[in-house]
Amino acid sequence: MRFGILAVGSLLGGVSASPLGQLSTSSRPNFLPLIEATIESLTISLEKKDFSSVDLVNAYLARIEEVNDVLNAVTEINPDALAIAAQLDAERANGTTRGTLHGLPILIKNNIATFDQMNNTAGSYALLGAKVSRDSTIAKKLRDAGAIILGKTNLSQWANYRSSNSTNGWSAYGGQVTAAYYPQQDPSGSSSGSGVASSIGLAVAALGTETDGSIVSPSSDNNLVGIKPSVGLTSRSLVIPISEHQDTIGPMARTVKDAATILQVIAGVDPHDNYTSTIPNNGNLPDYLAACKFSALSGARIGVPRNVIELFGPDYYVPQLAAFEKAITTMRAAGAIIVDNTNFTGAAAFFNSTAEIEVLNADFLVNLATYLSELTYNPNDVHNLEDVRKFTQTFALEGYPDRDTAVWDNALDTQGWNNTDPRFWAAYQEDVYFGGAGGLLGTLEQFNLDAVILPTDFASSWAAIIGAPIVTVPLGFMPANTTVVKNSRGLVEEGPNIPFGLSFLGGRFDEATLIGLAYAFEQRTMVRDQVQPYIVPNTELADIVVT
Ligand SMILES: *[C@@H]1O[C@H](CO)[C@@H](O)[C@H](O)[C@H]1NC(C)=O
Ligand SMILES: *[C@@H]1O[C@H](CO)[C@@H](O)[C@H](O)[C@H]1NC(C)=O
Ligand SMILES: *[C@@H]1O[C@H](CO)[C@@H](O)[C@H](O)[C@H]1NC(C)=O
Ligand SMILES: *[C@@H]1O[C@H](CO)[C@@H](O)[C@H](O)[C@H]1NC(C)=O
Ligand SMILES: *[C@@H]1O[C@H](CO)[C@@H](O)[C@H](O)[C@H]1NC(C)=O
Ligand SMILES: *[C@@H]1O[C@H](CO)[C@@H](O)[C@H](O)[C@H]1NC(C)=O
Ligand SMILES: *[C@@H]1O[C@H](CO)[C@@H](O)[C@H](O)[C@H]1NC(C)=O
Ligand SMILES: *[C@@H]1O[C@H](CO)[C@@H](O)[C@H](O)[C@H]1NC(C)=O
Ligand SMILES: CC(=O)N[C@H]1CO[C@H](CO)[C@@H](O)[C@@H]1O
Repeated sequence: MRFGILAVGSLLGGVSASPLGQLSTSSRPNFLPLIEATIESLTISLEKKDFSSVDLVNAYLARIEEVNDVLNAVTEINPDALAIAAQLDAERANGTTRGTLHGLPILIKNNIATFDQMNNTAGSYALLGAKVSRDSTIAKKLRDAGAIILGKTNLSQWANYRSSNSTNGWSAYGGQVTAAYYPQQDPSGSSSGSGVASSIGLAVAALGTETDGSIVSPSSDNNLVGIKPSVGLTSRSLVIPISEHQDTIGPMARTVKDAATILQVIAGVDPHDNYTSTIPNNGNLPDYLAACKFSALSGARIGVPRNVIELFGPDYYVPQLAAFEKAITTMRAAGAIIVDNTNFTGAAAFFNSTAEIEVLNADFLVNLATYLSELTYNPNDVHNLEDVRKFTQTFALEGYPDRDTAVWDNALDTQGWNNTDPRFWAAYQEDVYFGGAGGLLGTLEQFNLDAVILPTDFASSWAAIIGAPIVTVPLGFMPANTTVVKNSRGLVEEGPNIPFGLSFLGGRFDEATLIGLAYAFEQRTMVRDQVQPYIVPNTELADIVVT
């Protein structure tokens, strides 16, 4: 079971359209293209005053405007972004920096609340105009580190927890996201806009959320590094929920180092989310950036659960599996000890189990009501899932019944019990078995492994049900002769150049280990650079900076 699977006009880039057209090419500063810019490179340039954060915001806004009509990745722009950038520029000018993201624009998924002019809707009109009393903890941590929250990204509506016949990246409020590697490419989901925006440099990076697959899958399909943190490492306070047992917030970035830097900022204990009290070492975090060592694969014990790969079947996955075998060779050459056939003994039975969906349904009924109770303004008076369903089925722009409410109908009518019911614990214990002795955690322990690897398309559920972390990195692309396959709504599901990723799965709160392994693999392969998107914005900093 999976969630998240669960010719472009130019504003400034064209010669005639460019207000800087009179500049000779030699006088244009030679900055790194924004699709390649990293936190480190941008910070160095900001320090050297090559450009300002205001310039950076202007560049990203122009880039969003260039491509958003086609890709729909960004759903709202923060009207305060330029003023915030100016303030951060002033602070830097007098020697003050707030943290590692000082003056860097970041986009966040449209289910992470901010206490500003932006809406937090999960893509639903039911929550348009609703207000919260403070920033979500994650948004506050970003701002405390100096980040500019540039805007909100579009998503699969309700993080893909509404409909059985919708599409990845569609929400009533934001329309349909498409990805940048093939026209009309399915962007995957549910952090669809975050994946697309980060992939082509509409911001330094983006945040996504995951319940089962919603960070790693769109990271995979958009040629990105995604970190799905352990449940409890990143606070869910004032993030529109699905399930307290599975939800987590994480970075989607173009490099492992950028993702690690952002994870450092957003992780940590939060009194508003008691799951964060399970962070080990009294909440003291490891240094995730320092974990990025070229030598990290040397001596690492890495398991390959072949029976999981077999369960997914070959066909479409032939190119992925070939790339996966090549990755194993790369890791061996880097000194890793590959332990083959570290099978998950409960994998086949888990495929038959309904426990995960029962846990999610039960949590959603309670966790959604809690989120709604925290609103300080609730324009459509929705207080629970019944109210939200009624709104959705009667408000024309919600697209009902063409996009049905089958997931909610199942939770409310068929299942009908929540996480205070004794049946919840039976389902949850089943998940604990399939994630533990019968799955990921048991296998790590039995074979004394540092991590397990899988093609990202096969990876999410094994970690989701037990709150374990995953780091995905680019692994390859579908070959140029791939036959194009579209779904019933015209999105391209299979096609040339569509990226796919490699996942490292580990024990709870073992992000630092996974980041190290992912970095050592990334640096040896640099897969991300092998194929370019079919659509990229033209505007670069050189078009913005007036020298
Ligand atoms: C620098 O500027 C910021 C914002 O303008 C201000 O809060 C801070 O006190 C200033 N710091 C110094 C060292 O002048
Ligand atoms: C939030 O929604 C309100 C109501 O539709 C709208 O007026 C406002 O412009 C939105 N905010 C942003 C930042 O787009
Ligand atoms: C968090 O609080 C809830 C409700 O009080 C409780 O059921 C749960 O066990 C707590 N979780 C942790 C990890 O402390
Ligand atoms: C692991 O799974 C693979 C694929 O199903 C199978 O060929 C192999 O025999 C299994 N190994 C063990 C030790 O169970
Ligand atoms: C899964 O369910 C099918 C159909 O009910 C059954 O034949 C099969 O044995 C089950 N597999 C496992 C591993 O439980
Ligand atoms: C959860 O179920 C219990 C028992 O049926 C009920 O009393 C409670 O109101 C439910 N909570 C929510 C948020 O629906
Ligand atoms: C989606 O399902 C609803 C019924 O729940 C149906 O009316 C609608 O036609 C379906 N749409 C598609 C595109 O399958
Ligand atoms: C694509 O090319 C490869 C060899 O280059 C071949 O093995 C494969 O069958 C081709 N696929 C299609 C769909 O034509
Ligand atoms: C910022 C932005 O461009 N938002 C657009 C996102 O998509 C919706 C629906 O297609 C547009 O109405 C917004 O203007």
